[in-house]
Amino acid sequence: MSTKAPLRIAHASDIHLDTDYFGGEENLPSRDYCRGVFGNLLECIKAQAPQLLMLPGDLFDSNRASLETILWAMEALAALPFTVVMIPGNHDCLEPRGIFLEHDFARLPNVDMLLSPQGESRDFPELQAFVWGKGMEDHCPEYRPLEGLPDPRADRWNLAMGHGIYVGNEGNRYRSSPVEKSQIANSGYDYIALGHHHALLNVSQNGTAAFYCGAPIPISKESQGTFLTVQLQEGQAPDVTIHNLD
Ligand SMILES: [Mn+2]
Repeated sequence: MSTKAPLRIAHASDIHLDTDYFGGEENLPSRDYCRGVFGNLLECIKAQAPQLLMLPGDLFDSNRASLETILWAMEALAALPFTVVMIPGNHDCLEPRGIFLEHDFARLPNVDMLLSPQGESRDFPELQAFVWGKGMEDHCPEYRPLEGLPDPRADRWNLAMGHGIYVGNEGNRYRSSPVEKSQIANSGYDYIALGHHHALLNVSQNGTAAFYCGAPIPISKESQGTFLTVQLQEGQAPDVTIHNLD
């Protein structure tokens, strides 16, 4: 029986940098609003002192985000005092000339991108964490974000990321990027960080904590932007905390 040190994770998603920004002076307030939201989000996450940030997709609103914003985002991520793991979403997917194909975010010392469309994993021995994720080429029914998840490792915190729609048990083949209940229930993983749905949603199954964390820009005037922290401690259920953004 191995013993693992506790692990503190933050989970944020669906930032959508450069929403409504198509260049031009008149659109700079839109660009700066998104940057402000992301900057505030990162400050709030830093205040929670996580060891790892999971960011499962849609950092950018489209693959036409401006070069300045892409470089700005790389600088913001590189300045964080913890490890960041990311996958693309449907808005910043791996289409030809997609942002993550053109710009190597993994060259940032603290950032790792999981880009393989077949899924790939990264081992972080210093965190005793094993992280799996998949790159999306196309948001379609054939793309299944959690398909091919490898078996969990006994000596690691087993973490996964996915960007898509939770379809429960319906086996709903016409939905794009479906995430199925059984894939979570049968995973044996500790935590699955999901993105795409812009509101908080708990889809935990069978001892695996799985959440959509919501987005930093709220979906309505009545709601707040959110992110999550997850405290993993051996012998205890994952402790998930919701954080509201101002
Ligand atoms: Mn999305």
